[in-house]
Amino acid sequence: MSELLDTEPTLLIIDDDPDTIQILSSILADQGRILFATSGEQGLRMAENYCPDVILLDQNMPGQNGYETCLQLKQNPATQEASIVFVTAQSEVGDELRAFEAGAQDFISKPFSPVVVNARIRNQLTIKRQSDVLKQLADLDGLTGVFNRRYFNRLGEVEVRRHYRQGFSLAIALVDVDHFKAFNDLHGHVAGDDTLRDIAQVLNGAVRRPGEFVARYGGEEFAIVLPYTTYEQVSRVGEWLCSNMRSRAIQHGGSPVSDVVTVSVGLAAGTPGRDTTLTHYVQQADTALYNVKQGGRNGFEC
Ligand code: GH3
Ligand code: MG
Ligand code: MG
Ligand code: MG
Repeated sequence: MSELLDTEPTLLIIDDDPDTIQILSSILADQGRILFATSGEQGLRMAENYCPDVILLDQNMPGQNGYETCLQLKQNPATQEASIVFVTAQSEVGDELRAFEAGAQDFISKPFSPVVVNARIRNQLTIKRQSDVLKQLADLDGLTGVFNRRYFNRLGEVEVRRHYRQGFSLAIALVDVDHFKAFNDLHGHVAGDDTLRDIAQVLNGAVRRPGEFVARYGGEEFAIVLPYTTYEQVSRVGEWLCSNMRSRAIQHGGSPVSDVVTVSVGLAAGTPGRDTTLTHYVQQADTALYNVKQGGRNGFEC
């Protein structure tokens, strides 16, 4: 979260007139990193590559005009989050309406007042930042700070599709804390909550490869997505997770089988087929988890 708040905003100016680019750049110099493009086509490519927070868009340009550019920016998942502000010599109500219908957030007519442009862009950046923070919060679990189940479902499904297209094996781990009801009964729910935070940190620290992530699946259960992981490799992950938990040595007290808090891990791995969904992996991992519990807990199976 703090990373998001610390990053400098990026502004992209799309205008065929170099003088306008020059003027807008100097008006907005104090608000962030400024990029520019001199055509709609170039602007679209730059927006895809640099993910600007705000785009200042001219309407009249040779080639693709501002409305068409705006529509395309809003249709593309890679660029649709940017705030779009038209800055144009067009000043009829109909022009303004058309810009809003194309998805623009604001509309400034030329000639403009530099201080007003500065203030209106600052407003857009504030709104964009607040919306980025809310979007990020919406993906996190409130108690543990790892991703939540909604995020797991969304990103997990994206990974299944990606691994299908690329023909690679994907793995999913379901991690369930052993005898956690007994832990709560003995130490209380506040200590239980602290321990869930600890466990989330241990798991987060154990998965470090790009694309891997931990999510809280439910109460005392976590799910881990492990890209590019085969059936042969996945048992090492299971062993690694269990041993990380044991070496963290959180005292249990209430467990009939272990002094320290342990976890059971169910794993699923394989290359997805055309009709494979995330649910297939979760069901397979859940069956494996059930077997680990039946077999005495504190272990893994795939
Ligand atoms: P098993 O080894 O079979 O998984 O036993 P268990 O006791 O962990 O499983 P069970 O499903 O019977 O109980 C899960 C417990 O997890 C019950 C509930 O009190 C606790 N739990 C779930 N969510 C939270 C939470 O957010 N905070 C705390 N403190 N406890 C939670
Ligand atoms: Mg122009
Ligand atoms: Mg459970
Ligand atoms: Mg449990």
